[in-house]
Amino acid sequence: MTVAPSSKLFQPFQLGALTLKNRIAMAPLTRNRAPGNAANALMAEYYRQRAGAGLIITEASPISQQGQGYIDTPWIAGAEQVAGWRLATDAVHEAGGAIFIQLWHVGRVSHVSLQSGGGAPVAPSALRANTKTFVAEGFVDVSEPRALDAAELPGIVADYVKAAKNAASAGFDGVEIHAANGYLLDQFQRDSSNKRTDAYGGSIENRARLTLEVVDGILAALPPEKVGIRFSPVSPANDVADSDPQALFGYLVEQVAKRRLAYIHIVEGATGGPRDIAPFDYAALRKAFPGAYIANNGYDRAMALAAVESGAADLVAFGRPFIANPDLVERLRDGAALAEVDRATLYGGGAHGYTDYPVCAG
Ligand code: 8OZ
Repeated sequence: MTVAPSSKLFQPFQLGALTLKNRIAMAPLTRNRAPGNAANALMAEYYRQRAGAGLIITEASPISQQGQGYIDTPWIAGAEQVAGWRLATDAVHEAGGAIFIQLWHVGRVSHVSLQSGGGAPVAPSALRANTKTFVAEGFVDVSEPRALDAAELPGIVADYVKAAKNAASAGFDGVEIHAANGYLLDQFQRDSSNKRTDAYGGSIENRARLTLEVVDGILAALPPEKVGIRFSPVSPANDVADSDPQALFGYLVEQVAKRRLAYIHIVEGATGGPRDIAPFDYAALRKAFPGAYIANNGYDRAMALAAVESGAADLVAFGRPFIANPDLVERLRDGAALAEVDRATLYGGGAHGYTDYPVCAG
């Protein structure tokens, strides 16, 4: 067993003005514990328990009703939702942690039962994704989307900007733009889901346009050191693919580098699945970006120690291990055994399988 406490993974990291106490991030994890779509005291307790992370990135938070694709997810669109999230930011800060909120628009990964007036979800092109979501009745196929008119896009950008301002009011240390996993921005980015012939489709520059408009809109409201972005260059999550991911994400990272964002958060491989699903040069993204690189997907203790020690990553984000191990940082430091996650309580429900995972006895 490597003696871990002295290793770089457990040393502080400077992220803009924030001093993170270690280089372990809690990855965004959808948990569906927000009936009524506002965060609540139970969620605040869940995040408080995990404040040992150097950085918590919240579960994805819809910026609007149109941006919601799953039941009981906590929005960041209005005042009641700001008040709900404030419980979580206060709890995490009292426990000495740092917390960013992940801003989410699902695009076509939604269902008519979640949309205003039972309308169709929106997408770059009217192509239904071969994927499922969960609604009041349980898991269902996503609905047929309608293609967005270009005239609607400024309204979506405005919703992101409003959400970022709301996040600041709620006490978040920053925001992460969710441009991964086959949701709206990724649907625009990748050429399997974007068949547009206007300024938002075709070339890489055009397909990246909406993401960069969202980045620029948010940068008018927040300093770049409070803004990160997540990409999943080769992940097939939610039925997206691209003919040249290296060029596409190389361009996107070059552009966010120019804008001096705080970090890029990269899902390496298939989200929650194999890391080696397709060849991709992640080191090229890291090299092109002057801010922090957060690596994610399937890391274990040894991989995380090595990635941070070698400089391949600044931080490593753990997802499922953080669900079952609220004291994950201590367990990794001590080389303690990790508890396994209970899949039955991942999405929806109450405290069971959420805030009742014990800390390590040792
Ligand atoms: C799992 C279930 C529902 C949503 C993602 C926000 O993949 C998600 C998500 C994951 O980014």
